[in-house]
Amino acid sequence: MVRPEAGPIAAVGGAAIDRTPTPVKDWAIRTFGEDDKVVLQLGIVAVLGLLAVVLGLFALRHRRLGALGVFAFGVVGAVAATSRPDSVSLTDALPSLAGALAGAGVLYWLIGRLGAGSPAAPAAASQESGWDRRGFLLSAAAAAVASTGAGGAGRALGRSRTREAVASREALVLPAPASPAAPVPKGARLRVAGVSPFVTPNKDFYRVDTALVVPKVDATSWRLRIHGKGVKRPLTLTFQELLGRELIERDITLTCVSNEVGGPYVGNARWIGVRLADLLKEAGVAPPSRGGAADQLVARSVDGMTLGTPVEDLMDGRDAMLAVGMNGEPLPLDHGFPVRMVVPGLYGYVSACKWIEDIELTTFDSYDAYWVKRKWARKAPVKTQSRIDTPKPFARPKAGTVMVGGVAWAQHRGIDKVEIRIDDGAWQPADLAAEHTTDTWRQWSFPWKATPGSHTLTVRATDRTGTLQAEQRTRTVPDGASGWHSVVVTAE
Ligand SMILES: Nc1nc2c(c(=O)[nH]1)N[C@H]1C(S)=C(S)[C@@H](COP(=O)(O)O)O[C@H]1N2
Ligand SMILES: [Mo]
Repeated sequence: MVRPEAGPIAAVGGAAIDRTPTPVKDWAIRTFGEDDKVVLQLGIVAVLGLLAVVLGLFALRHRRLGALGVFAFGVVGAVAATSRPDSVSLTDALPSLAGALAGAGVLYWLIGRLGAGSPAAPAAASQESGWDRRGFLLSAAAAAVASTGAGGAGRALGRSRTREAVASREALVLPAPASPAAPVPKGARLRVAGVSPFVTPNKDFYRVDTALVVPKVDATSWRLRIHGKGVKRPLTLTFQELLGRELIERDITLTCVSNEVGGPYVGNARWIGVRLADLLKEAGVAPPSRGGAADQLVARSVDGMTLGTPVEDLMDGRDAMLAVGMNGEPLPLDHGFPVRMVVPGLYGYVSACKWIEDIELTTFDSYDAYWVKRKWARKAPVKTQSRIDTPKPFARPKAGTVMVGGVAWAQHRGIDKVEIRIDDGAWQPADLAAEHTTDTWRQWSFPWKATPGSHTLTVRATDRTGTLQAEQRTRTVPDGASGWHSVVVTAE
């Protein structure tokens, strides 16, 4: 079966993502945000178009070499497709190779009919072979139509897969959780305009992944395998079997390690799923502290992404889960439908595997997951952080009382204090919203008596272990940015 992900542009793009040095990848995420992949694809198409023109001109003089050049592009696409982490078979080379062969053949034939190769008398030659500008254009158009058709066939395949995934999602009625989430205390939501809502709506929830084409998984044929070191009873579960387990519902704030200080890659959602520790116990897995052989759980997605999580963390009582629901609906496709992991307190890249299909118990010594191979830390608990949501940088509020507000998070430890500093003044305590659970962020606000002029507002939080948010600014690599968030505003 030929997969849409194996198409030349997705393949070259994906391979490019795999090989991009981490700082560049970071920069792309920062600069283009969630449009980073669109930018990459447009870039590939633009480069291909340019090369096609150059090759076409070249082929007018060197027919065979030109055709060979077109074919070479296909080979690049094919190599890219089969080198992706998700490539399981050589059929992934087919879309690129077929396209390249067709392209090379058409170019060779067209140039032949144009009577090139004997550049001495092009006009005469074209007359004799009955070939004219119109014929050439018609043939070129036909070739374009044919290649578009081939591309269309590939996309149709992708569409039918999308339909099955969407249909299985729409048919899904989430069972009621045996253990519902605690009600959110009234005081957890401050009424301050501009502060992030306590629950992030799905449509606004940040998305970070390497998938150029969002995997389309049909829940009715989905399977999850749990196996590996120290697994006494390997498990294979269908989606229905997973739904049949005891479900828990929890509010958990998720954060990306690529989030800069003050950045947007953090969100809070209500997840429904199966407690991972329950499944691990069912499979006979023990944590290292109780003699278990595996200290790392490697989750693998249908697109070949791997994420490694400490087994100890997954079994220490926290609400680590295989989630099937997000904010009252089945997981959206781009947030991992049908099943993903969510682990309170750990950055997404070491815990939150979307489109999960395989869980392997192993050790940190014997296996490095995708991002660890690319210089990120093996273990990455979320750093204590706080963010000013309002006022925005360079805002020009009226002098007088200005409400400053934002969120602070230290998942699984809890936030105890948020402080604000105006310019070089003393730190003053902010008003903290009520705590829901230690796994969720807390809103905060501060009524600032703004005097006219330019001011720097800085925020910092202290978590429940008594640790103050680190002042030292660090990069996101290898284990998350640290530093205090500041905004400069001018009161008028
Ligand atoms: N299959 C897969 N799962 C993945 C990723 C990915 O690239 N592929 N990215 C991870 C990262 S880095 C983060 S921060 C979270 C983001 O989850 P979200 O997109 O639902 O916010 O998913 C994690 N799970
Ligand atoms: Mo992430």
